[in-house]
Amino acid sequence: MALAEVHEVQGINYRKYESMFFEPQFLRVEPGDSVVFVVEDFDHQPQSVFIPEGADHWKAEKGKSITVELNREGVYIYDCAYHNVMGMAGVILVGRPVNSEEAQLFFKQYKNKTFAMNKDRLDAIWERWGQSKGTE
Ligand SMILES: [Cu+2]
Repeated sequence: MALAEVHEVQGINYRKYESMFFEPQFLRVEPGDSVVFVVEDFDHQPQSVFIPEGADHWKAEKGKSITVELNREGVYIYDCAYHNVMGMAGVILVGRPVNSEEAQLFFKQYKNKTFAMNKDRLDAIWERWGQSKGTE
């Protein structure tokens, strides 16, 4: 059995011409791995907004890092409860994308409703998915 790994996602306040985003915005991990959302200031508040069936939602305290163990396969979408209006969100794929169609449908509605800025920030993730269809 492979050892569970711990991955890191950072909340970035400002870099070059971009502000308020997670890095990496897309992360692929194996079931049982953990993700640490590293948050130092600016009241970032990572929270899940879409998860596979049977998985658990998470929500950090304002301005606090949080570690999440991801045991269910599928696509997870998360954002910063405080800056999601600025498009501060990301996607994690755990194992195989068993719920990717559901996730993409959710994301379309979610971003129209939630993002006021950087509306196309995560679009490349889903485009890449479309291209890799049939090869998985
Ligand atoms: Cu934030």
